[in-house]
Amino acid sequence: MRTRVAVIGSGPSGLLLGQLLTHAGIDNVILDRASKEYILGRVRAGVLEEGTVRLMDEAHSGARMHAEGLPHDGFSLAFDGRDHRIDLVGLTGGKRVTIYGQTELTHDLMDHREKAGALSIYEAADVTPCDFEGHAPYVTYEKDGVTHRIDCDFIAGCDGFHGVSRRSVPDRAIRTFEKVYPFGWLGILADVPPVSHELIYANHPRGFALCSMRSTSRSRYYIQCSLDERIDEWTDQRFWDELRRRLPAHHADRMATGPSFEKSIAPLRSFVAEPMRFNRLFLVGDAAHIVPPTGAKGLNLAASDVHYLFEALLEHYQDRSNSGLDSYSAKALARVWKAVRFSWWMTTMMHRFPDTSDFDQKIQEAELDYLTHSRAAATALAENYVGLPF
Ligand code: RFL
Ligand code: PHB
Repeated sequence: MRTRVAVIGSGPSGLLLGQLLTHAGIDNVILDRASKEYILGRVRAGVLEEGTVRLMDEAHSGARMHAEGLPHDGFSLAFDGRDHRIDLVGLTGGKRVTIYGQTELTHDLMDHREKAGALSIYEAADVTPCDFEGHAPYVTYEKDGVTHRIDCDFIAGCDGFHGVSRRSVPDRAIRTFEKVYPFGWLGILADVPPVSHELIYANHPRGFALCSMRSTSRSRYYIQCSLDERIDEWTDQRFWDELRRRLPAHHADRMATGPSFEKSIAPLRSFVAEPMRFNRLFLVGDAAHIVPPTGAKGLNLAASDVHYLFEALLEHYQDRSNSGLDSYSAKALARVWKAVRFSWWMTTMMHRFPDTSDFDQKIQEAELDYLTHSRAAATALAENYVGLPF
């Protein structure tokens, strides 16, 4: 088989890139080792920046997101028993975010891809990017006991942090930067109305908590937990009790609770691989970088990578220019590092670290106090939260 762009990974990065390419008439094939059902069963991001919303529209896949997504004009920082609202719209001159689950976004992109008749191969085993350092790259994979080969012009490595693309690059050609945080997030989904119509990020002596949502009747809540925590020791009741303790009383008292239908622990890490291009192989999204979820940036960074790569491929095929391809890595990384910084900063400000000294604690309190009393500081937070332009 031959295609122009072989896309490894059918997460948001691969699907969004595939959809943009298909609409531009650039032939592509998506390969994923998982099944469609497995991918749709993963619960992840919930906050979309305006740039991500715009890209979904460009990919002709935004209709349901506009109908069902919830525009949010601000969020709360809770600490010391109080709430402080960050007025995103007021501080950024009119920018907001949209609450729409990654699961829904993935669903929409898969549906539109199917309708457009573009090829996705799920449950492809041993996917291997080959000869990308030369002029004639190809990808091999196994399906139903048979080895297949797809020849292509370019390979897009959209296969997430644990994917094969980044691992296929020789060690000498890649540099990685990593910070692992000494805690995780225990998250649940429950069909109860959210405690507040906006998100609440809470800093509490017992640890961080986040009140988010998927809709007006479905809540997504997280609490900071230690890394050796066992999920089966967290009954719903224990989770609700712990979450309530970490919120200001006026929220805790009115929080609706009920059975959860998803519960999982995610570790927190910052990770960047440089560069993001290896001749005809391009890394996109989580394959190249990971951020802790505190700033809600992971999915949105994947979208900005896709934007840069799509524009570069368009320029290559329509204008016969490689300048976009040549600048992809530098352009993407400039935005990536700013989001890595923001996610690290917000994580550091909102969590309790096991080794926090009295000095560190006072600095954290001063940071929160500054944010809530300085319009300049709140503006810097808001500008990053709604997403730097791309
Ligand atoms: P994905 O979504 O991981 O998709 C990669 C796809 O590649 C496939 N794959 C392979 N296919 C073929 N061969 C291989 N060897 C393969 N290895 C892997 C996988 O099956 C998968 O389908 O990466 P992508 O597309 O770059 O998208 C990135 C986002 O998923 C990610 O940044 C966000 O979900 C991160 N994230 C969050 N981001 C936010 O913006 N806001 C959030 O609130 C937020 N919460 C989260 C998160 C990530 C989480 N986890 C577990 C990683 C919460 C969690 C729990
Ligand atoms: C979520 O709804 O899953 C969510 C929202 C905001 C974050 C992280 C996760 O910062």
